[in-house]
Amino acid sequence: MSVRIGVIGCGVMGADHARLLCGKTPGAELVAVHDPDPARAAAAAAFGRDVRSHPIAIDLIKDHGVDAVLVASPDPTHAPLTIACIEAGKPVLCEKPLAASLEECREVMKAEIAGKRRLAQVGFMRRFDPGYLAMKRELRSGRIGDPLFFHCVHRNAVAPDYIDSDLVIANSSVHEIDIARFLLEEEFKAVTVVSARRSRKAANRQPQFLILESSNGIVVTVEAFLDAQYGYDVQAELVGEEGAISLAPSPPVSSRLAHRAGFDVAQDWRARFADAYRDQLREWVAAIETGRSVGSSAWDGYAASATAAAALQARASGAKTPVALEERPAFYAS
Ligand code: ISE
Repeated sequence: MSVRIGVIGCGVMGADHARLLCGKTPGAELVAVHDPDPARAAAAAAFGRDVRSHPIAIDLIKDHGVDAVLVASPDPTHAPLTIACIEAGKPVLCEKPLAASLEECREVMKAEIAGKRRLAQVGFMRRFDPGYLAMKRELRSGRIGDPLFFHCVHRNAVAPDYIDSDLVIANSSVHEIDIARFLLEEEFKAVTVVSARRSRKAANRQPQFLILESSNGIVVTVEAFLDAQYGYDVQAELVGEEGAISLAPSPPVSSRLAHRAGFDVAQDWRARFADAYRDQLREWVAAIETGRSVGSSAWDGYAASATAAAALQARASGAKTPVALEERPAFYAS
């Protein structure tokens, strides 16, 4: 029997998840959608067959014909909807961030611990990207020795006006924070942030440069520049005691044309991380079928947000700032 899924929020990401659930995700069936805009709900529903459209999000969660829920609605709704799913005993894949505040992250963890089941996954899709996974395997093989540096570049072609300098960190660099925690299997103890001068292409934000120090002294650098114009470009290099590994440019082919050799750069993250988004859904559904959990947990969502919060303080003060992480509950031990 397939896992019957409801999608809450049918904007750019929700609609893309709905599309992937219909045809690209074995074992999944899109059965319900919710969006306050009926046209957007109808467009997402059209990817499937006989998909119900619920005008109220909570009704989708309570729908007895829905086994699991994907939350892709606006950020402030993430925590309350995730908690409602947990209380209904339904697995939930929530787009990042897990919550709008650290307090709400804690409430999500509290709800899961009370229900004694790991039901929430945070949509940090890079954990399913073949490039980062190969990097993790290489690191584990021991061939490059112990890691010393992880250098990251996160450039978007363009970004909406509401993204200010803080959101460059909280909305974008948070991906590097999560993937660095995943690769290095360490938390961060301190962060320093330097803002570059404003690009003339973006009046309302500055590019940000983060220096994160892990509990064991590994240094992670992140350039976050959301107005790079030329495309969506994510780079990463892990430097160890005996060698280094980098993400290869993402297209599987390069070209030699008109006296130039090169490769195409994706327009946005959906194209760049297409494999990751597809595999994230496949593994989520496979894990539901077998009662496991995969991907970023609610703890990971909290740890990423707490680290990003320290980075925001570091940006405001200009000083190196400690990352204040609570003790990891035993429930999230592995
Ligand atoms: C966006 O919100 C995302 O989640 C993308 O994955 C990220 O790469 C991008 O920079 C963000 O703006």
